[in-house]
Amino acid sequence: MSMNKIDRLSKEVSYALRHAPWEYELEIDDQGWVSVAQLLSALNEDYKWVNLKEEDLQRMVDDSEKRRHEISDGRIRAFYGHSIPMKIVKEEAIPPEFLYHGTAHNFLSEIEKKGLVPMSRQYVHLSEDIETANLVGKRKDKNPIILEVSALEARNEGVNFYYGNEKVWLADAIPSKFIVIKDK
Ligand code: HQG
Repeated sequence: MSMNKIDRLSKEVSYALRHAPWEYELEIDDQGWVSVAQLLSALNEDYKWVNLKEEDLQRMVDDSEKRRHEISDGRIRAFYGHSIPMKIVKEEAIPPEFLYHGTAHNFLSEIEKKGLVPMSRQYVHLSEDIETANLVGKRKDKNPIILEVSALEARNEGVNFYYGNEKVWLADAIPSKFIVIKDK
């Protein structure tokens, strides 16, 4: 598979696992797992993916530029990003002192008022480092704002944080008192 095809597959699998498992007739558990066989049989119905095999999904997981999915014991799940009504249970973890969030200038005044909220997803998404936050923010603004979140302090005051992957943390809503503008 070319990188371009891996990218398209990753986007479609993300869509299925994060946002619309019912469109693919997938049974999803509360940790986000679905059966690889079920996912393959749904994708194989589409002419674009008619010859897709488990090893192609494994290549997508291994070769994607972001770690979005994992495969284990014949099941696959997305690490983050979910918007389905059933809440995905994430493992609570103690965050580093600071985490970062890259966003668009036009969201800033709302974020200053209301803090960071999950919007259409189940959790707020935060980045382990500024470079990652910058890439996240670039999806919305060519010159994104970088917010610094006092994650450990927020956690000690009752905001829950969850492990996503090596670069992505998840959290419940974060009040603005824990957020400063790092880079504008
Ligand atoms: C903003 C991608 C107004 C928030 C990325 C963000 C990430 C507010 C947007 C992952 C707000 C939601 C998630 C408030 C937050 N008022 N706007 N109070 N609070 N916002 O896409 O974090 O490539 O749902 O700043 O790389 O941008 O798909 O979240 O701009 O890791 O694997 O509301 O998705 O990963 O946008 O991105 P999103 P996100 P993938």
